[in-house]
Parts: sequence; structure tokens; C-alpha cells
Amino acid sequence: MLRLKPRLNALVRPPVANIDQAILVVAAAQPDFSLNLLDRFLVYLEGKQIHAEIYLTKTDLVAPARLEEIQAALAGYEQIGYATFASVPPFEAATLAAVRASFKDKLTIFTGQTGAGKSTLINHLVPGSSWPRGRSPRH
Ligand SMILES: Nc1nc2c(ncn2[C@@H]2O[C@H](COP(=O)(O)OP(=O)(O)O)[C@@H](O)[C@H]2O)c(=O)[nH]1
Ligand SMILES: [Mg+2]
Repeated sequence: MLRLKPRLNALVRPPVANIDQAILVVAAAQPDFSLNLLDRFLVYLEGKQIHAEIYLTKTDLVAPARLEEIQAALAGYEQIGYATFASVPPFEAATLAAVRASFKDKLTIFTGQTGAGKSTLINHLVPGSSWPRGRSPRH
């Protein structure tokens, strides 16, 4: 028998429900790291009752001092309950393994600004999983 399960949470774009967690992908640069934008994404996700973890991309594109500044900011988010991942250099095996462990058996969505590096990250986490660039029905 077909049955609709209750929607514990739902998103409109993309249309998904009963999400266990989100990996919020934020770039250190290109697009510029923005605490304001990070907070807005977190508030949006919390409003949908979706727990977020934060993944910092493009750590290779900023000077060490700027990276330290960003990591200090992210440590504050860690303290209030958001797991954060930041690989220096990008896509180190240990960081990728930690992220994979965090979404094991969980319906996980990847969200964040256009160009933040979501597709690239997903390709590193699950090689061959992404649609070829430009062929995706959305995103
Ligand atoms: N230098 C650098 N470039 C990256 C990194 N991650 C992604 N990119 C590049 O950033 C651009 C946007 O990435 P993409 O995965 O398409 O972003 P999306 O829009 O969030 O899916 C692409 O040209 C990627 O190759 C990174 O860690 N370092
Ligand atoms: Mg993409």
C-alpha cells in the first residue's frame, strides 16, 4: 500500500522532505566569505528544523591570515553546535572521510551560494555521482 509519510520538514527548491541534515557549503573566497550570509542560511535551515553542518571550501584561495580569521569565526559556530569542516589544502582524505561519516544513513542536502563549490565537493565525496556540468535538470 502506498502511504504518505508526514513531512517533518520540507524545502521548495529543491522539493525534498524529511531531510536529516544539511551541509552548508561556504567559500573562503570567490564568492567572498560572508558571516551575514552564513547566518541567513543557518536561520533559514533552523526555521525548517534542519540541522546544519558547515563546510568551508576554497581554503587555497585566501592568504593564511584571512584563513585564520575565517577559521576563528567558524570555531564560534562549532561552539554553538554546528560541526564545521575546513580542509587545508582542499579535499584532504581525512576531511572527506569525516564528512562522509557525518552523512552516513542520513538524508543530507548540500546547500550554499552558487559557486561556493557544492558540486565539486560532492564529486570528491562520491566520485562520479554528479551530473556532468550543464546537464543537470536543476542546480
Ligand atoms: N581553488 C578552488 N576552486 C574550487 C574549490 N572548490 C570548488 N572550486 C571551483 O569553484 C567553481 C564553482 O564550483 P562548483 O562546485 O560548480 O560550485 P556550486 O555552484 O556550489 O556547485 C568551480 O570552478 C570549481 O572548480 C576549491 O576548494 N578551491
Ligand atoms: Mg553546482
